[in-house]
Amino acid sequence: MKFNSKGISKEELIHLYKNIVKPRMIEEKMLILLRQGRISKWFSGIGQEGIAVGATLALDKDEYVMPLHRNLGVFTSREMPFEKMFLQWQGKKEGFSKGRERSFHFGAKDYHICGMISHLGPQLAIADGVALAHKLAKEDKVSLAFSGDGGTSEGDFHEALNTAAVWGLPVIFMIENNGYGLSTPIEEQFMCKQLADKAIGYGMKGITIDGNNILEVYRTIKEARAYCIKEQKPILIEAMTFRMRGHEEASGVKYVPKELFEEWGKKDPLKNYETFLLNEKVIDEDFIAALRKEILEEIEAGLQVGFNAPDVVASTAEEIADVYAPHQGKTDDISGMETTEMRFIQALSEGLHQAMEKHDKLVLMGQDIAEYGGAFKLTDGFVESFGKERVRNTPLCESAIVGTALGLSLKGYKSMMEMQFADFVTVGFNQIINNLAKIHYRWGANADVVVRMPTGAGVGAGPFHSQSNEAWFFHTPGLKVVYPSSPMEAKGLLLAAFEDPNPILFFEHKALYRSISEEVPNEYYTIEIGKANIVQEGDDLTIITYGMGVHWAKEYAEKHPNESIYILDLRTLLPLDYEAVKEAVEATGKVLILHEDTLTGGIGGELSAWISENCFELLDAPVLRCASLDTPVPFAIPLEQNFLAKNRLDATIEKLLNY
Ligand SMILES: Cc1ncc(C[n+]2csc(CCOP(=O)(O)OP(=O)(O)O)c2C)c(N)n1
Repeated sequence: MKFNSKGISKEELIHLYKNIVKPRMIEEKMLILLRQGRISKWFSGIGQEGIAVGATLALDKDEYVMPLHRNLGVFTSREMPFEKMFLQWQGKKEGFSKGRERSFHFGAKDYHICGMISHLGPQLAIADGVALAHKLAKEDKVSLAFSGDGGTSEGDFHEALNTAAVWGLPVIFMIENNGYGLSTPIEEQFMCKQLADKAIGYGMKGITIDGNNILEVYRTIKEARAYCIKEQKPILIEAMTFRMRGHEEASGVKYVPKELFEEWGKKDPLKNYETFLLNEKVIDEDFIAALRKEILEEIEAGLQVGFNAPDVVASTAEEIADVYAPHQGKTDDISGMETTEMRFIQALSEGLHQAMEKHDKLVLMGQDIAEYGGAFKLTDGFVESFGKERVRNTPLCESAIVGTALGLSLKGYKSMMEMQFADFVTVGFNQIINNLAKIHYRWGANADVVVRMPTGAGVGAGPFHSQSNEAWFFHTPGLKVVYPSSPMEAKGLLLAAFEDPNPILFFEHKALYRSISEEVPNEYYTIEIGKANIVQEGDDLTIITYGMGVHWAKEYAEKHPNESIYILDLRTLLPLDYEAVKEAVEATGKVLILHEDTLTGGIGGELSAWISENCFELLDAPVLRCASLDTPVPFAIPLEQNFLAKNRLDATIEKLLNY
């Protein structure tokens, strides 16, 4: 292996050496502990350390890295205290994730490391978001995300690279091509000659380097960093390397030909670099011995702290409390405010406009939302007011855009992503469910993101432009799900969503956009998320509903003046306002839960269970649900009308009243 140290100072050479020894020595210790059964799962990066260490040290310390499961060298090179890492791996409270995360699935904002989720590819788009924040702030900084060779087959890889290229984001995408994705060799993973060739298709620069040569990695990343900053472009780097151990320690290496171990063993990144430094007389054997002794002591001391720390004690209250980033919303008194009659869509648009004025670090992203004004024209004129930097047309890359939103949040930005239709959230689902929702609970970062979801049927748009999919998110701890039913509430809740540092799915019924209007305050105001609204009081029967259901319930009540109907509009589905639900049950003793979403697994089922568990004595009849048919949403109007819950509302109410 040839090392070229030209332009690299002696101090840097030694610094690199010290840093490549650390992860190797930690791993050697970990393998012993593993055999002793004192730690559980471990992913080895032995043989690949040159990449993580060389790349991390080539960056500024305040530049974000998105490491994966073989990148111990990223964590050690950022000088995370050993003891805290051991506390982390042993699942102790004092680690980085209060015992909630395993192996390398943690991050820390103080160290500018974004923790991975198991799904690998989603790391890449978060780097896009961080880079976008740098670009917007005109900072000379980059972000760097890792991928394995296997991970390059994921759609997330494509989306992240495409978005970074189109938006000119200074991101370094670093592939560690170690020959295998678990047991799958690269021949069964992709058909291009080199993975760096993929860069051509994205219109970005791609290079292949020797990943086992730490100086080559270090130099390349330094140059790549300068290139990304100067050109405001991403770059793809493929570092060739080899995984010297199994995928994880329990999985073995039977499928790997023995010759490969011999061949790559000779290319060991640590041994080769050490020999080079010895030959160059940069270090000597005494130096190595002293360094090893020092690191070993640090490891032993850290381990002792880890083993001596008590096992984490579960506190349900703390577990629940950490699901969300702390925030106290409020409902403003709007009584004295001047108002204008507005349609639902206009109220939302005004709210969004005022949020953009208030939060100068709020960025809007979505397909066709810039000059075109969005599929529903909600952001019409926004580019003129706020410019294209903050009102961003996106490529058709839903997953990458949600990931980008999370990256922006890591850098203190707020963002709104408009799903063109709520139905399309399926292709951004993983980022929402696994990254946005869980990040605060897992390691204390937050996703200050609002995903706007034009939803609902009744407009003859067929199975893929009409779905109600709020229940998918209602089931996911860490998300907030907001679903206003009136223009005034839509504006106040949207503004509240931008105040809240948590990820919010904001549902807007398309059929309400232009069909209803009311007086809406002109000023900025918020309505507290998590609070239901009593639409009208009544004595005979309670309808608990939200969104379009509120209008169906009101229409029914107007048509039946002799029946005294109590209507509760939930407004927020997650977290639910159980106090208001209980009051609504108490008011009449007969409860109907109404929603446009399909019946099975809908929010009605959960509410019904909660009511029977907590309000049984208050009931005079079984809780009934009225929901749409358990079918996809059909296109033809007669079929769609038959599908919708409204079609069965009168009959269900009659049944309950007559019980
Ligand atoms: C979406 C997803 N599919 C499958 C897996 C299971 N899995 C974990 S790591 C891995 C192999 C990854 O290979 P590669 O990207 O080459 O990285 P390496 O492990 O070689 O460093 C697989 C299949 C996963 N974690 N996520």
